[in-house]
Order: sequence, then C-alpha cells, then structure tokens
Amino acid sequence: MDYNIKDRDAAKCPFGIFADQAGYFPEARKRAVIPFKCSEFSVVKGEGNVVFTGKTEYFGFDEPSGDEVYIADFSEIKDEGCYRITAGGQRSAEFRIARDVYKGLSESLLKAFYYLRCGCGLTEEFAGKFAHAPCHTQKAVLWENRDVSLDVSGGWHDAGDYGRYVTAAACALSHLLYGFKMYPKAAGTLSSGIPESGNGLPDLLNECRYELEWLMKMQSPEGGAYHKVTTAKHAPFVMPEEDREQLYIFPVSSMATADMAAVCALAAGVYREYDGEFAERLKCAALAAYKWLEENPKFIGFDNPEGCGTGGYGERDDYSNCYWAAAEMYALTGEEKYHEDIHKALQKQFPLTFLGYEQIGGQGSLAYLLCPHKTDPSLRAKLIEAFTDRAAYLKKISDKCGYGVAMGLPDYHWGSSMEILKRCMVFKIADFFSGKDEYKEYALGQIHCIMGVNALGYSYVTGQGDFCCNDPHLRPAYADGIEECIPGFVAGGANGNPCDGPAKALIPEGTPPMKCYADVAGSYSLNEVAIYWNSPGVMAMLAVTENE
Ligand code: 9MR
Ligand code: ZN
Repeated sequence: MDYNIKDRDAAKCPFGIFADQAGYFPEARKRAVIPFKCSEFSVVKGEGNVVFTGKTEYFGFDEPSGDEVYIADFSEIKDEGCYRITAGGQRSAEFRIARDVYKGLSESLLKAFYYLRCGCGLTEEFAGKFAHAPCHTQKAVLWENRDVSLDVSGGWHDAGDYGRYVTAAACALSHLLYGFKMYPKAAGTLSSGIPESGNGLPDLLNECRYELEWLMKMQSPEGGAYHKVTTAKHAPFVMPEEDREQLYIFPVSSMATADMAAVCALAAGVYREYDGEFAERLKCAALAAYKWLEENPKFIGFDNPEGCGTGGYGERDDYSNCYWAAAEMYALTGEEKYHEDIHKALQKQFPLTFLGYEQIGGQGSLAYLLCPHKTDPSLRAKLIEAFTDRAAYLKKISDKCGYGVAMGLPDYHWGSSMEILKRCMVFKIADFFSGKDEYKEYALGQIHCIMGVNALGYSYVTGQGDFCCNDPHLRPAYADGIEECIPGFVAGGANGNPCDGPAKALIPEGTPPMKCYADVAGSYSLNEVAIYWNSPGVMAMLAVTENE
C-alpha cells in the first residue's frame, strides 16, 4: 500500500551493551546483556566513577537473537543513582536504580490513550505541541444501509490508523480495568495529565470512560455490537482532522457483542462506587448485548466486505469471547444462569490464560477468580493452575533465552511487544493468585526487554530512554512534521515474518527474529502502535510497581 511515506533512516544503536534504559528497582535482580566476548565488566556511576567490577557469565548462543551472549550481573548495586555498564570499550545507555524508575514510563503509557482520543480536539494545555483540531465528529452511515446515519463519535483511534474497532477496544479496556482492580494502589495514584485529572476519579478510569462512552454508541437497537467504524480505506498519512472521508459502521458480529457484554459488565462493577448512573448505563448495555447473544446463538464472524480495506479483526469462533461474557455477567450479577453459561462455555476448547483480542479467555478466568459471588472450588483451582502452569512454562522459555525473554522463535510475530508484555502479566497473575512471589524477576525481565534488553538495544516505547523508537507507523506522529515522536507508544516490535514493503526491503532474509525490526514509519508490521499493545504495558507497569 502506498501511503506516501518517506521513511527516515533508522538510527543505529549507539550502545553495545544492553540494559533497561528506565532502570532497576534497588532490591531487584539486575542484569545487562553483552553480545560479544568479554570476561569483565564495570558499573560506572554518574560521570565515570567505577563503583563495581565483576566477571561476566557466559550464557552461550541465543537462538532468537543469533548472538553469543554474556551476562553482566550487578544485582549487588543497590544505591540509588544513575549508572552505565561498560565492557570491552563499549557501554550501555544510562539508567537509574531507584524505586520510582517506572513512574514516568507508566504515566506515559497511559497518556498515549489521550493522544489517541477521537471526536475531540487535543488542546495545547494537555497535548502541548501535539495538539490538534477535533477529528471524525461527523455521523457515520451503516455500510449495509446508507440511509441510516448514527453518531458514533468518540473513543480512541485504534492504532496507527484512524479506525475504531469494538473487539480491540474491549481488549484494551479489559487490561486497563483489570490493572485497576488487581493493583489499586498503583492504579489509583497514576496520573496522566488529562482534561479530567483532579475530578475525583483516578485518571485510568477517566481515560477508560472516554472509550466506554463511545463503545456504548456502537450498540445496535437490538443489542448487538457493530464490529467497527472506519472509512472505506485507511487514510493517507494526514492529521486526523484532515481525514474527512465518509465513515461507515460495519455489521454486528458475535465476537464484538460478547466482548461488549463482557467489558461493559466489568466496567459497571468498577464504576459502581464512583458513578452510579454511569455504572447503570454500562450494566444495561451489558444486559442487552448478552440478551442478543442468547437470541442469536449462531456464530456471526467478520470479514471485510468488498470495497473495505481497513482492519478486519476476524476470528474463527467466539468461544473465548462468550466465556468472558458469561464470567463477567456472573461476576456483576451473581445470577446462577450465568454460572451455568460459564460451565457451558468451558465445554469448548480454547486457552484459559490468553489475554489478547483474539483469544480473550484469560479475561474470563480473571473475572471468575475475582468474582465476589459463590464460585466452584474445583473450577477456581483449575483456573489458578492454568495460570501457574503457563507461568512455569514461560519461565522455562525465559531461562533458555540469553536476553531473558519468555518468547520462542514463532512468538516474534506482528505485535511481538504485546506478546512480551502479556507474558509479564501472566507471571504477575500467577503470583497474584498463588500468593507467592515466584515469578517477580521473570515479570521484570519482560519489561527490561521492552526497555532495551533486546538484541537491537531499542526501547520499544516512544520518548522513553536514550535510544527509543521514534518513527512509528502512527499517522499523526508522521503528519505533524515534528521530529520528536508523540511519547508513550509501544511499537509493534520485532517480527520474524514482516509482510510490508519497507520491512521486506530493510530486513535481510534469514535475520534472527529478535533482530527483525526497523524504526521506520512505513512498516506497519514492524512499527505500528495499537491500543491493545499499550494496555498490557499499563497493566504490567501497575503489576510490577504495586508494592514498590
Ligand atoms: O494486531 C493485529 C495483528 O495481530 C494482525 O496480524 C494484523 C493483520 O491482520 O492486524 C493487526 O491489527 C491491526 C488492525 O487490523 C487495524 N489497526 C491496526 C492494527 C495493528 O497493526
Ligand atoms: Zn478521530
């Protein structure tokens, strides 16, 4: 696809040693990766005081990166401050050791949702130089009946494109809302500097409300959820307010409807204590969507109709979505019929711990495990075991990777950063329910990878760290003409099977998957952003900072 993008040359990493560019907690395990032969390393404080010298540990050949890896373990350093690792004439980026190393990162990851708000202008007061005029405020027409026009304005742009998709939205909201439910201390104090800040509601809930208001507009009169609202084709790389093409609302799908029931029920429970009226509206939307599912038991998937080229978000079945919906409805209402529906849904085969938009059963399991009503002890035990087994499996994979990443070779696909962050969440969820601190370091290991402990040394979050991606496939970030990228966006990341022109031109055949990345705006399969790639970032941050 030609988007008329002139890609800038991606910068080369100025660092030969890879550390977390945000930093490390004082008491945590601290490791940097050295991808060349060396036996000794130093830790340098500030402007060059060597505070520690240690022997490296030879890890061996690391398959995902193709590197011979040496590990520099400097866990002994616990004093707060700014440091670098040096060895063999190379150095790492500067990083901090402190209890609040992830504060800025957490806020920035949440603030990214504000930058994606649609249907309103971003003002200079909150968006600074990234302010822009209101976008996509016009009514949209039904794709299948152009005489019907509806107001479905609001919500977040999905990603680098300006589409708004219900299943993607529900997934992102679920990560944020579970982050809030499970880690209330961290979530309650996270402030992102948005127009609603200071109104008595935590900013995470303010931000989610912006999306939920839109989501409820996507409900059909019969209770089904329209799958998406987009233009017929992706816009060129223009600012959102310059994308004035006709907006279309696409038909109802089962996945979108089940996800709408689920996430509205989840949100109704969360907002109940802050805003009874809003919670009631959410509950009504959830009930109507669930009723639609009962009345329309046959699966209705989604394929782009001819003439439409925006994101599809098709799924092969809606098993995990229906499980999630039943579990949230039960958690909200305590009605036995939903409990029975959970058991019915579990007769189908799907992963119980996956937290993505396509396999969303993990959210169903969280709903059940956190449910305030009577639960079945054997099902509870089974779900907890599913998370702890998954964490144990991911631990083994991390141990086999020189960079400590819980990713096997095939896991480096489109949006691998999301996979890494979801793995961090699985480690933390397993610990949450087992009551142990078994996987703490493994969870942090995944964050370290996103923040620079990876074969290219990138921080995969825009504006965070001295060497971070800066040219993501994000329309406003390109069209605004500002060199510095809008901060806080998680880039898709390394992808062993990139499928767009720029990526194919830039990544030589046979490149190890962890190195299949380029920071160029033209590549959507390497460098796009998406709401459900930022949301596991926020949830992971809440999880790892809750007790710091
Ligand atoms: O995140 C999606 C990824 O898992 C798929 O492989 C890819 C191709 O279908 O689509 C991605 O989703 C995109 C969506 O279709 C449209 N908005 C941008 C999304 C992120 O790239
Ligand atoms: Zn918009």
